[in-house]
Amino acid sequence: MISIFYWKKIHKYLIKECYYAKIIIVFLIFKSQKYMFKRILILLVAILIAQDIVAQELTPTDFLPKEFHKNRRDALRKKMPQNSVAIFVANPLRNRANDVDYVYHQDPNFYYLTGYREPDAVLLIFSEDQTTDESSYNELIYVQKKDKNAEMWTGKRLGVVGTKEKLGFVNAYNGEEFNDVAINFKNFDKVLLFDFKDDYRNSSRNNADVFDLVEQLKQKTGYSKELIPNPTKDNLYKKIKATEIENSANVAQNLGRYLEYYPDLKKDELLVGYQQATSNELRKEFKQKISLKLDATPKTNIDVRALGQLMGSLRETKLPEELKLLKKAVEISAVGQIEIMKAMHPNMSETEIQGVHEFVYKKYGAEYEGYPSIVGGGGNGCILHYIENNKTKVGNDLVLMDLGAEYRGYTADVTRTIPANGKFSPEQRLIYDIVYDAQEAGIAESKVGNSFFSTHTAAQNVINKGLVKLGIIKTEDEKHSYFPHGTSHHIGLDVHDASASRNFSENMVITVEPGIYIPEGSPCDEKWWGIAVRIEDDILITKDGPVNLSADAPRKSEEIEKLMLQKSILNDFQLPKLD
Ligand SMILES: [Mn+2]
Repeated sequence: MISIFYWKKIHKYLIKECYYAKIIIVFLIFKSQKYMFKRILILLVAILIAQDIVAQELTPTDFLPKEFHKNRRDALRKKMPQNSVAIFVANPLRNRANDVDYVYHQDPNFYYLTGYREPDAVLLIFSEDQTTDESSYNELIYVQKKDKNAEMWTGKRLGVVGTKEKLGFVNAYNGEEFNDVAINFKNFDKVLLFDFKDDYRNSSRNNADVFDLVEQLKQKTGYSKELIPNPTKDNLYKKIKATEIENSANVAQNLGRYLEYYPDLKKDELLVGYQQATSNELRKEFKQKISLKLDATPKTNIDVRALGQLMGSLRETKLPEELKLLKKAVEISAVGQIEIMKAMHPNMSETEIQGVHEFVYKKYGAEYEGYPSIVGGGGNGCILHYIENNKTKVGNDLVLMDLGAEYRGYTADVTRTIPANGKFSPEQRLIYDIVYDAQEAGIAESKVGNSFFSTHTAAQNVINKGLVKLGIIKTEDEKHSYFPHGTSHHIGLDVHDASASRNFSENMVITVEPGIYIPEGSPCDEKWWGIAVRIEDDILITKDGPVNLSADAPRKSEEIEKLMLQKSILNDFQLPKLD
């Protein structure tokens, strides 16, 4: 017999050196003459193999593989301008209250390129190999260090070794070493980065958190706010510079709208002066000053715009590994809609409805929701991003449910609107069917070569025609706010995913989500008030036309009613009454 103490020691050693241990034991099995000893060894190797299998099955194994991320870094490198470096900073931890933080979520660009799911890290990608006396590299990653005490409280960290082994980086270091790195950023033609948001805290207990890493980056790159043009202001300056003085009155009028929309711009005396000028002569003076200021803009190699474009051009088209995860996220979200269609009744609260969806997500092992769940009964559905979800009884209203599971980083975005009592009222059905037809028209336009303009115009036309027919608006070209949002966006690691091209191409995944919202007090017959409908599906663009990935969840009004007749196991799920 082996005592527990010794077994633990041996066990620890074997786990650590598991691979070699198994080889040695198998070798001993063949060599051993003693039958009993042979049996013990066979048992031992069987236990080790079983442990391997169990260990593999207890945490998700279908995250993107390290090869995917490496391949994406190579793809970015190919797109980068010559002699440039791209800098990515991990998302920071954010405080919720007192000593409790919000659930951590990685920055999608950082995740796309690394697979790293912890805070406090920096990634540098170089367009060409950087050669020093000791080494040559084309990428560096700095991660949070292993820390026994911290890991006891907040979970395991990959550390440098894990980052090398699990994520496949050759040059990984602790964040604390970043300060000592001798890279002269002035030597690059371009230093590409996403402008720093400065919206996080400096933890006094961590000298390599995002705050510290960003401070060091600013110092190393010579970053200062003055060097970075405000993109809106910069564009306006350029527009004014390029405008002939005869046309300046129009530009000044447009400028007025910008100043209202971005009150911060009102601090700029030249813009305000140009806008308020009462003659071409005066505007000419301001134009000259603006041109001089543009020419005098301090030169820097820091570029805060190009990286968004480069990352968008990579992320907008999904690779097969991504499509597999994205499809799963969408299918999970469709099942959530199906289950609630069976379970819904007028006494349910918005919170409970949300819970049913999210329970389904968790049941499938989805790690998050892709965005805060939206469940709005009746008029609450008119609030586009309604997330209070606190109506205690949905009654006989329509319930608008816009939710998406996030599965291994990829998020769905699926909306269904259903009558809580299982049957659309005549008014509800009339509005619903218009939105359905608008969505069909939008989906039909989800083709290679088309754009968001195509899906939106198709949906908008159907909605306008429908609203005229019901007498809610008078003419098809009447301006109204019953459909106040766009029809489509990309989905992926972000629910509103990154993109760079204007037109659709194969393997993009977009939403098509028209809606009609008629809040109380709208200028139409009262019988429509409080009706809000949105239908949203996730569409894969293929060369053979649109593929609806969320088609499992019924969309037609009759099909929804039919499914709602089914009983749900959740209706029999009773909890004790509490005071
Ligand atoms: Mn959406």
